[in-house]
Amino acid sequence: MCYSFFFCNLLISCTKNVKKESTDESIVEPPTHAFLDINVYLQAAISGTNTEMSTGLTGVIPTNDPYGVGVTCPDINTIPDVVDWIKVELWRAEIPKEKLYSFSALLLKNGKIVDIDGKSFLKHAQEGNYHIVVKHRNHMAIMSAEVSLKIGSTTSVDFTQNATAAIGGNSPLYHLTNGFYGMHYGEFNHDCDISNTDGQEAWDAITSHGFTPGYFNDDFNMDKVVNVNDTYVYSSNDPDYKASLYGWPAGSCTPYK
Ligand SMILES: [Ca+2]
Ligand SMILES: [Ca+2]
Repeated sequence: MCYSFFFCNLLISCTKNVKKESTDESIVEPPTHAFLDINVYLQAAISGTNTEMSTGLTGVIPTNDPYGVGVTCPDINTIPDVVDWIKVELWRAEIPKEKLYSFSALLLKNGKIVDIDGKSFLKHAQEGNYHIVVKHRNHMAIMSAEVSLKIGSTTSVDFTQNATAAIGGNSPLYHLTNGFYGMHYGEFNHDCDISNTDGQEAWDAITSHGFTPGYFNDDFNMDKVVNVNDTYVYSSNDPDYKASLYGWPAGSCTPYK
């Protein structure tokens, strides 16, 4: 059984003040939420021409979300096809652009971002226009163009199909060998940049982790261990890939802010 606190900052507005007294199932209550159908690939979890991501972290994924949103999912290592925790944010579409809501969710191997039951779309009680931001603990963050959320409707955002699905001027999505697009891996130290510094951090982590399997941010290729393979990942990305090129407010690209 999972417990969601996605809307902790909306607790008052999400709390029903009306109790349904009748058991007549023909009575249909009006919809209360907008739904989000988001698709994204992580570069680290895609191998070659595969179109499904690796689930190599199964067994070591923490039951508490790593982004500090406050979501717990005790079954995360037994829900089928889970790749990892992933963070979704809704940003204000108007100026000043800023983060309004945060969700921690599950990423499935087919690219679907789902609620912590492993199958449902994310839902949100406040309709409006937003940028959809996706963050992962060792990948560069991405932001969609402005989309509209309407109560009772599902909004689809697919970051896998083309390079322009994420806004920004310098390839915010990586063109994968399988022909689709994914988030750039290698952002270990959360400074909104993928550089030699991230590789050095992984080198240092080899010593501290001692090849013990686990759940580590510096396990870039997401195979449970930190070894020499994790120190080279930055080299397959643009070493000058900086979040500032994409108009992110300083520091806001990181998974933990
Ligand atoms: Ca970095
Ligand atoms: Ca690794």
